[in-house]
Amino acid sequence: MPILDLAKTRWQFRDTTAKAWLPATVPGCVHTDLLRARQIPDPFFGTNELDLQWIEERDWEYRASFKITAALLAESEIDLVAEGLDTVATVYLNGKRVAATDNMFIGHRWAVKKLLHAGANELLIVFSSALRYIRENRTDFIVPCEFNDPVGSCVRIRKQQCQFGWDWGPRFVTAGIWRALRLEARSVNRLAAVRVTQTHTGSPARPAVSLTLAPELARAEQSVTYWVTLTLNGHVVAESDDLSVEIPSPQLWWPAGQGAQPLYDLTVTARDSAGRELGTITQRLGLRTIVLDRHADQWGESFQFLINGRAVFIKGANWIPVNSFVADLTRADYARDLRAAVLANMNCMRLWGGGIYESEDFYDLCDELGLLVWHDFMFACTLYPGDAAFLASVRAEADYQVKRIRHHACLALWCGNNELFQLNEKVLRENPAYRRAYDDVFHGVLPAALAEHDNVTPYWPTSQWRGDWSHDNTHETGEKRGDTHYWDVWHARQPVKSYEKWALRFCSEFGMQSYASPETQATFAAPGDDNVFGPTMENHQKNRGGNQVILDYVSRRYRFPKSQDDLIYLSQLNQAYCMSTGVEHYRRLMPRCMGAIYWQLNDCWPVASWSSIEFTGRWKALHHIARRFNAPALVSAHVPGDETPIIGNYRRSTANEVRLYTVYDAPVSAKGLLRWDLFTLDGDIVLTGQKNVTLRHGESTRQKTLDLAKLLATHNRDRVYLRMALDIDGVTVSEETVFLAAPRFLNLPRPKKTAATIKLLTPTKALIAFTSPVFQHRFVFDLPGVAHLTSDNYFELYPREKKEVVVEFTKPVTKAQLTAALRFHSLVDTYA
Ligand code: BMA
Repeated sequence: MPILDLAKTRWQFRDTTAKAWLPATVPGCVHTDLLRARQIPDPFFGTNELDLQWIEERDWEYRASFKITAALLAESEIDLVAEGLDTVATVYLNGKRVAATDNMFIGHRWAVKKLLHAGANELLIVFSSALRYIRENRTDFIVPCEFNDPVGSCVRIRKQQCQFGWDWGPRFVTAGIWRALRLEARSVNRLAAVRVTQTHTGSPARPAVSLTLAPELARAEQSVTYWVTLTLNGHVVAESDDLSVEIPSPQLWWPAGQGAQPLYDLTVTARDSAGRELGTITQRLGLRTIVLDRHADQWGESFQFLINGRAVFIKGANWIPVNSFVADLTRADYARDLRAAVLANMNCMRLWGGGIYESEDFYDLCDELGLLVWHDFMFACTLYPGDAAFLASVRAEADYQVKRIRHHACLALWCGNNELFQLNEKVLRENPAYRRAYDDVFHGVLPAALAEHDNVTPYWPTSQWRGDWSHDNTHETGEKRGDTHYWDVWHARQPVKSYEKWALRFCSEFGMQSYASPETQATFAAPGDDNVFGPTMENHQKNRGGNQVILDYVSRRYRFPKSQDDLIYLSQLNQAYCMSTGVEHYRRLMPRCMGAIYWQLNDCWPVASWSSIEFTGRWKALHHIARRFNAPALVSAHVPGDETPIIGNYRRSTANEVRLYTVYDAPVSAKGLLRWDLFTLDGDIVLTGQKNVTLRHGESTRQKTLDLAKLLATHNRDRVYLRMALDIDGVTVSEETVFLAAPRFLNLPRPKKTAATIKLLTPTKALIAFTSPVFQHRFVFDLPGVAHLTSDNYFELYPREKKEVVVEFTKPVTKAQLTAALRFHSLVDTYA
């Protein structure tokens, strides 16, 4: 089938009020084209965002002239295939109107042979202003409550909602050809899709899997034959002209941490009765079953994922678009953050509903890396219209996206929307019109599309939800069933310890903000213009009062820092402390709680936010520490009680006991050694102990309770810290420090000198060892200007104990270079 990739032709664009045409890139969008043409400054720099809002009000046109060969023109059918037009577009071919669109999430195929001619042809696509569309369409639909769109009513248009602004993202309402565009010519029928149904019998130990294939042709045709080939790592494991395939010794696909991710290549070729090829489709498959297991149990109703029959505790983060401008993202852009997620021992990404249905690269990488995908449909927070045209557009969107994504091994759940019930419960319960529109989409159109195109992947109508309308979204019901978004910490300013108040079944959102590192700030704030409370930083903080809330939480735990860079470090330590308090609590609750997905993994521009990976790719303290609190074998401490000042601000603490847990979710059982030591800050051991433990998959076990009341009375809680560790086969696999008071009350020892030795292992790998004469908390090292990935950071340095990290570099380095660049400090260095 001859194909002409129109992205490769020379494109131009212009504002319809302008004369001059400028060079354009397809796929792309007007903002990145204007930037490349030096018509606008960097949208992410300073407060430029505020000066670029005029773009959303303009109409933009894109044109390309292209030649088609006689061979292509000789074919009986020629389709113009557009996989994504953002958003309100009218398509003209050689001056003739082909079609109009108003949903950026639908791919289109238009028969255009009669409009084409030999030689030069011209394609023109005019994008009308989305804002004008919103003002002129569905004007009868009034949003009961707006949550993120400062102008309003962006829900009237099917478009990446966070383009209109979000509490972590800028407002850049863009337009453009954001996905592939091509001509396809043929003179025979077309193999349009192949639906694959897996049948699993046998057990995970001795699996038996067969595939049933349902090819879909562009039009019905008799006596079409098929040839099916299934390969694994290039080796043919099955071949057949039958549409059901038995797979000999099937290799099951597992999420990260539970096993391997073998991916089979399934190739199906269709031929008509004359033997002419109608098309070949290749899909990568992971053989697995994924069930959302909701059965009645002692706590209420479970909410857990069974992968190949095994209950897996979900450890992950919420995924937002990788960039405000998503059209020209590369596989490398996706791999950077997804690989980082797996390095932090995550096994799941929640693809959040205010962004986009992602690119093939995203799903492919999640398949390869073993990252399950909780996939929201693209609806978030604000209620949506329900008129017939809207429902039809949503149906076409769901049909297109479900058929595109359904075969991916990583796909674990379809979720109707993000927080529509949570944020609009009262309106939905009291206003029948809004309720009907809601039900029509999330209990009507979407489940119907799934029933037709993917009746295997479970569906959950909204997040957070308790399973049906008879349950409200209180924390009490969250302790019994469904998934919960827990925002008492941050949005309700509750103390971090409040995570431990609720034994939730599954927490799919919770978060704490931090500032981005000085290195990332330097990408958008000129020197002297980076004060965290100054105009530029306020523009790069989209949660109202967010920069002050960060300071509030930092001040609850740490001493006042001596510089802004130290404040940034403390904000990241605080964020990590909050997320480890939450995630460890949820993991200790296993199997009552079977998932913890924190808000958010990544950023779409440089900003202060809840992310653990900065827009520049730098890992915040949280991401390094997530690697530890998501570890398959975890030692975790629960310290009941808290410190609450009484009248006169006199301190009173009820935290006198430490409960040591081991939490284990690796598939193979193990023997371990649990160790604990209570040190004074001068380094004296006042209590020590150890215990042999057995670690089994899916078990959280309270192994030891340390009653420290007497020791704290003797040694003073501000002058001690507990070190706990878990060893397996003599290797420490989990270790952490437990304080019995907030670090701001501890007079941490100041190291006279921290020894650091550097050994080059290869030109791109080094072993760096740190040794400190005294205890250092959250020791961080950096090699500014030398791109690197380290095996650990923001760790504890215990007195006179060497800590080694392996550091890998993207380019060859020298020892001298590393010695010159190496910087490090710990908590005590942040205040005078
Ligand atoms: C939840 C998410 C996002 C939001 C986040 C932080 O509401 O669903 O919409 O960005 O909290 O406020």
